[in-house]
Amino acid sequence: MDFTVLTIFPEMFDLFWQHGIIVKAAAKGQLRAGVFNIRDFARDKHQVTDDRPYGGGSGMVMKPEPLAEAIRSARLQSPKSRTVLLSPQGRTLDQKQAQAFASSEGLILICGRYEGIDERINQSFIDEEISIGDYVLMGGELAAMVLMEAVARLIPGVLGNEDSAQTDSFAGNLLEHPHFTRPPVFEGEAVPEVLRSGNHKAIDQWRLEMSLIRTFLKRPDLLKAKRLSRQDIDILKKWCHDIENIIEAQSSSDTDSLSGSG
Ligand code: 4HQ
Repeated sequence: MDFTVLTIFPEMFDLFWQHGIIVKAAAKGQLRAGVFNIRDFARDKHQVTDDRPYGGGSGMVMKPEPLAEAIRSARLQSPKSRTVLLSPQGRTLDQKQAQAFASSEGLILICGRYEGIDERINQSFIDEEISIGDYVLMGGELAAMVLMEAVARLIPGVLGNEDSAQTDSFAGNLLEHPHFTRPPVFEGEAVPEVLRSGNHKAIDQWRLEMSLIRTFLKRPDLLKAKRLSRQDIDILKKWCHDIENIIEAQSSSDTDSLSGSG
Protein backbone atom coordinates (compact mmCIF):
# COMPACT_ATOMS: atom_id res chain seq x y z
CA MET A 1 0.00 0.00 0.00
CA ASP A 2 1.17 3.46 -0.90
CA PHE A 3 -0.44 6.46 0.81
CA THR A 4 0.38 9.97 -0.45
CA VAL A 5 -1.41 12.87 1.21
CA LEU A 6 -1.71 16.31 -0.43
CA THR A 7 -2.44 19.05 2.10
CA ILE A 8 -1.52 22.60 3.12
CA PHE A 9 -1.18 21.32 6.71
CA PRO A 10 1.35 18.46 6.49
CA GLU A 11 2.24 18.87 10.19
CA MET A 12 -1.25 17.60 11.07
CA PHE A 13 0.02 14.14 10.01
CA ASP A 14 3.21 14.12 12.13
CA LEU A 15 1.65 12.18 15.02
CA PHE A 16 -0.48 10.07 12.71
CA TRP A 17 2.57 8.66 10.88
CA GLN A 18 3.91 7.59 14.30
CA HIS A 19 0.66 5.80 15.08
CA GLY A 20 0.83 2.05 15.80
CA ILE A 21 -0.86 0.58 12.76
CA ILE A 22 0.98 2.84 10.26
CA VAL A 23 4.40 2.29 11.84
CA LYS A 24 3.84 -1.48 11.99
CA ALA A 25 2.78 -1.73 8.36
CA ALA A 26 5.68 0.48 7.22
CA ALA A 27 8.19 -1.57 9.25
CA LYS A 28 6.95 -4.75 7.60
CA GLY A 29 7.42 -3.15 4.20
CA GLN A 30 3.69 -3.33 3.49
CA LEU A 31 3.10 0.41 3.49
CA ARG A 32 4.78 3.53 2.22
CA ALA A 33 3.37 6.80 3.50
CA GLY A 34 4.25 10.33 2.49
CA VAL A 35 2.88 13.83 2.44
CA PHE A 36 3.21 16.67 -0.10
CA ASN A 37 2.67 20.26 0.95
CA ILE A 38 0.47 21.79 -1.77
CA ARG A 39 2.00 25.19 -0.95
CA ASP A 40 5.37 23.93 -2.27
CA PHE A 41 3.78 23.70 -5.72
CA ALA A 42 2.59 27.31 -5.85
CA ARG A 43 4.83 29.22 -8.27
CA ASP A 44 4.20 32.79 -7.07
CA LYS A 45 6.37 34.65 -4.57
CA HIS A 46 3.95 34.27 -1.65
CA GLN A 47 3.04 30.67 -2.51
CA VAL A 48 -0.67 31.37 -2.46
CA THR A 49 -2.97 28.32 -2.55
CA ASP A 50 -6.39 30.00 -2.35
CA ASP A 51 -8.31 32.75 -4.14
CA ARG A 52 -11.71 34.46 -4.17
CA PRO A 53 -14.63 32.63 -5.76
CA TYR A 54 -15.87 33.68 -9.21
CA GLY A 55 -19.43 34.92 -8.88
CA GLY A 56 -18.77 36.33 -5.44
CA GLY A 57 -19.79 35.11 -2.04
CA SER A 58 -17.95 34.38 1.15
CA GLY A 59 -15.00 32.09 1.68
CA MET A 60 -12.05 31.12 -0.49
CA VAL A 61 -11.43 28.40 -3.07
CA MET A 62 -8.27 26.33 -3.52
CA LYS A 63 -6.52 27.44 -6.70
CA PRO A 64 -6.20 24.79 -9.41
CA GLU A 65 -2.56 25.27 -10.51
CA PRO A 66 -0.72 24.24 -7.29
CA LEU A 67 -3.12 21.32 -6.82
CA ALA A 68 -2.60 20.08 -10.37
CA GLU A 69 1.19 20.31 -10.01
CA ALA A 70 1.07 18.47 -6.67
CA ILE A 71 -1.13 15.70 -8.10
CA ARG A 72 1.18 15.30 -11.13
CA SER A 73 4.22 14.95 -8.85
CA ALA A 74 2.44 12.44 -6.63
CA ARG A 75 1.44 10.42 -9.71
CA LEU A 76 5.02 10.39 -11.03
CA GLN A 77 6.12 8.92 -7.71
CA SER A 78 3.12 6.54 -7.38
CA PRO A 79 1.86 5.84 -10.92
CA LYS A 80 -0.47 3.01 -9.86
CA SER A 81 -2.28 4.98 -7.14
CA ARG A 82 -5.86 6.21 -7.44
CA THR A 83 -6.54 9.87 -6.72
CA VAL A 84 -9.16 10.32 -4.00
CA LEU A 85 -10.75 13.60 -2.89
CA LEU A 86 -12.11 13.79 0.67
CA SER A 87 -15.40 15.64 0.42
CA PRO A 88 -18.88 15.61 1.95
CA GLN A 89 -20.19 15.12 -1.59
CA GLY A 90 -18.46 11.75 -1.93
CA ARG A 91 -19.75 8.25 -1.38
CA THR A 92 -19.77 7.51 2.35
CA LEU A 93 -16.86 5.34 3.44
CA ASP A 94 -17.87 1.92 4.75
CA GLN A 95 -16.07 -1.33 5.54
CA LYS A 96 -16.64 -2.70 2.04
CA GLN A 97 -15.05 0.37 0.45
CA ALA A 98 -12.16 0.15 2.95
CA GLN A 99 -11.63 -3.50 1.89
CA ALA A 100 -11.56 -2.47 -1.77
CA PHE A 101 -8.98 0.27 -1.06
CA ALA A 102 -6.89 -2.20 0.99
CA SER A 103 -6.43 -4.42 -2.05
CA SER A 104 -5.50 -1.49 -4.31
CA GLU A 105 -1.92 -0.43 -5.11
CA GLY A 106 -2.15 2.93 -3.43
CA LEU A 107 -4.06 6.15 -2.79
CA ILE A 108 -3.27 9.81 -3.40
CA LEU A 109 -5.49 11.61 -0.90
CA ILE A 110 -6.43 15.23 -1.61
CA CYS A 111 -7.31 17.29 1.46
CA GLY A 112 -9.22 20.46 0.64
CA ARG A 113 -9.60 23.49 2.89
CA TYR A 114 -11.82 26.59 2.77
CA GLU A 115 -14.92 26.16 0.61
CA GLY A 116 -13.24 23.39 -1.38
CA ILE A 117 -11.20 23.00 -4.55
CA ASP A 118 -11.67 24.53 -8.00
CA GLU A 119 -14.21 22.37 -9.84
CA ARG A 120 -11.85 21.83 -12.81
CA ILE A 121 -9.54 19.76 -10.56
CA ASN A 122 -12.52 17.66 -9.60
CA GLN A 123 -13.39 17.11 -13.27
CA SER A 124 -9.94 16.19 -14.60
CA PHE A 125 -7.81 14.83 -11.76
CA ILE A 126 -10.04 13.00 -9.26
CA ASP A 127 -10.79 9.27 -9.65
CA GLU A 128 -13.02 8.99 -6.61
CA GLU A 129 -14.75 11.26 -4.07
CA ILE A 130 -15.12 9.87 -0.55
CA SER A 131 -16.92 11.28 2.49
CA ILE A 132 -16.44 9.96 6.03
CA GLY A 133 -19.97 10.98 7.05
CA ASP A 134 -22.70 13.58 6.81
CA TYR A 135 -21.19 16.38 8.86
CA VAL A 136 -18.94 19.29 7.97
CA LEU A 137 -15.22 19.39 8.82
CA MET A 138 -12.80 22.31 8.43
CA GLY A 139 -10.68 20.34 5.98
CA GLY A 140 -10.12 16.90 4.51
CA GLU A 141 -7.12 16.07 6.74
CA LEU A 142 -8.98 14.24 9.52
CA ALA A 143 -11.08 12.46 6.92
CA ALA A 144 -7.90 11.28 5.18
CA MET A 145 -6.56 9.92 8.49
CA VAL A 146 -9.83 8.08 9.16
CA LEU A 147 -9.71 6.52 5.70
CA MET A 148 -6.03 5.52 6.02
CA GLU A 149 -6.54 3.93 9.44
CA ALA A 150 -9.56 1.95 8.25
CA VAL A 151 -7.59 0.75 5.20
CA ALA A 152 -4.18 0.11 6.82
CA ARG A 153 -5.56 -2.33 9.38
CA LEU A 154 -6.99 -4.47 6.57
CA ILE A 155 -3.71 -4.94 4.70
CA PRO A 156 -2.93 -8.67 5.03
CA GLY A 157 -0.27 -9.34 7.65
CA VAL A 158 -0.47 -5.88 9.27
CA LEU A 159 -2.53 -6.70 12.36
CA GLY A 160 -0.71 -9.10 14.65
CA ASN A 161 -3.89 -10.99 15.34
CA GLU A 162 -4.84 -12.12 11.86
CA ASP A 163 -8.49 -12.83 12.51
CA SER A 164 -9.33 -9.73 14.53
CA ALA A 165 -9.91 -7.68 11.35
CA GLN A 166 -12.26 -10.41 10.16
CA THR A 167 -14.27 -10.89 13.37
CA ASP A 168 -14.60 -7.13 13.95
CA SER A 169 -17.90 -5.33 13.70
CA PHE A 170 -19.18 -5.11 10.13
CA ALA A 171 -16.82 -7.73 8.69
CA GLY A 172 -19.74 -10.16 8.52
CA ASN A 173 -22.49 -7.53 8.67
CA LEU A 174 -22.89 -8.23 12.39
CA LEU A 175 -22.01 -6.10 15.40
CA GLU A 176 -19.60 -7.63 17.86
CA HIS A 177 -20.65 -9.52 20.98
CA PRO A 178 -19.94 -7.84 24.37
CA HIS A 179 -16.43 -8.12 25.81
CA PHE A 180 -15.43 -8.66 29.44
CA THR A 181 -12.14 -8.77 31.31
CA ARG A 182 -11.17 -9.02 34.97
CA PRO A 183 -12.37 -8.50 37.67
CA PRO A 184 -15.16 -11.14 37.65
CA VAL A 185 -17.43 -8.76 39.58
CA PHE A 186 -17.18 -5.00 38.97
CA GLU A 187 -19.37 -2.62 41.04
CA GLY A 188 -21.86 -5.41 41.64
CA GLU A 189 -22.02 -6.52 37.96
CA ALA A 190 -20.82 -10.05 37.26
CA VAL A 191 -19.32 -11.40 34.06
CA PRO A 192 -21.79 -13.78 32.32
CA GLU A 193 -21.30 -17.27 33.75
CA VAL A 194 -20.89 -18.96 30.35
CA LEU A 195 -17.71 -16.96 29.60
CA ARG A 196 -16.04 -18.42 32.70
CA SER A 197 -17.29 -21.97 32.05
CA GLY A 198 -14.43 -23.03 29.79
CA ASN A 199 -17.03 -24.56 27.44
CA HIS A 200 -15.87 -23.14 24.13
CA LYS A 201 -18.78 -24.44 22.13
CA ALA A 202 -21.23 -22.78 24.53
CA ILE A 203 -19.14 -19.58 24.46
CA ASP A 204 -19.21 -19.44 20.64
CA GLN A 205 -22.98 -20.01 20.66
CA TRP A 206 -23.51 -17.27 23.28
CA ARG A 207 -21.33 -14.81 21.34
CA LEU A 208 -23.19 -15.44 18.11
CA GLU A 209 -26.53 -14.95 19.88
CA MET A 210 -25.31 -11.68 21.40
CA SER A 211 -24.03 -10.46 18.02
CA LEU A 212 -27.36 -11.23 16.40
CA ILE A 213 -29.52 -9.62 19.10
CA ARG A 214 -27.33 -6.49 19.26
CA THR A 215 -27.44 -6.12 15.50
CA PHE A 216 -31.23 -6.61 15.52
CA LEU A 217 -31.70 -3.98 18.25
CA LYS A 218 -29.06 -1.40 17.29
CA ARG A 219 -28.56 -1.80 13.53
CA PRO A 220 -31.47 -3.68 11.93
CA ASP A 221 -30.28 -2.30 8.56
CA LEU A 222 -27.14 -4.45 8.85
CA LEU A 223 -29.13 -7.57 9.74
CA LYS A 224 -31.36 -7.03 6.72
CA ALA A 225 -28.32 -6.84 4.44
CA LYS A 226 -26.71 -9.98 5.89
CA ARG A 227 -26.74 -13.40 4.30
CA LEU A 228 -27.97 -15.50 7.23
CA SER A 229 -26.38 -18.87 7.96
CA ARG A 230 -28.37 -21.92 9.07
CA GLN A 231 -27.17 -21.26 12.63
CA ASP A 232 -28.21 -17.58 12.48
CA ILE A 233 -31.69 -18.58 11.32
CA ASP A 234 -32.04 -21.18 14.07
CA ILE A 235 -31.18 -18.59 16.72
CA LEU A 236 -33.61 -16.00 15.31
CA LYS A 237 -36.37 -18.62 15.10
CA LYS A 238 -35.76 -19.66 18.70
CA TRP A 239 -36.34 -16.05 19.81
CA CYS A 240 -39.54 -15.88 17.75
CA HIS A 241 -40.81 -19.00 19.52
CA ASP A 242 -39.76 -17.73 22.95
CA ILE A 243 -41.62 -14.44 22.36
CA GLU A 244 -44.70 -16.23 21.01
CA ASN A 245 -44.75 -18.45 24.08
CA ILE A 246 -44.66 -15.42 26.38
CA ILE A 247 -47.55 -13.79 24.50
CA GLU A 248 -49.63 -16.99 24.47
CA ALA A 249 -49.07 -17.58 28.20
CA GLN A 250 -50.35 -14.03 28.82
CA SER A 251 -53.45 -14.22 26.62
CA SER A 252 -54.57 -17.61 27.96
CA SER A 253 -54.09 -16.72 31.65
CA ASP A 254 -55.27 -13.10 31.59
CA THR A 255 -57.52 -12.11 28.68
CA ASP A 256 -58.43 -8.82 30.43
CA SER A 257 -54.94 -7.44 29.92
CA LEU A 258 -55.65 -7.23 26.18
CA SER A 259 -58.97 -5.41 26.44
CA GLY A 260 -57.78 -2.36 28.35
CA SER A 261 -58.64 -0.98 31.78
CA GLY A 262 -62.24 -2.33 32.00
N1 4HQ B 1 -14.89 18.39 4.38
N2 4HQ B 1 -15.83 13.76 4.67
C1 4HQ B 1 -14.86 20.74 3.59
C2 4HQ B 1 -15.68 17.38 4.95
C3 4HQ B 1 -15.48 15.94 4.69
C4 4HQ B 1 -16.35 14.90 5.10
C5 4HQ B 1 -13.71 18.13 3.58
C6 4HQ B 1 -15.26 19.75 4.63
C7 4HQ B 1 -13.31 19.17 2.61
C8 4HQ B 1 -13.23 21.50 1.98
N3 4HQ B 1 -14.50 15.34 4.02
N4 4HQ B 1 -13.64 20.49 2.94
N5 4HQ B 1 -17.47 15.01 5.78
O1 4HQ B 1 -16.57 17.71 5.68
O2 4HQ B 1 -14.73 14.04 4.01
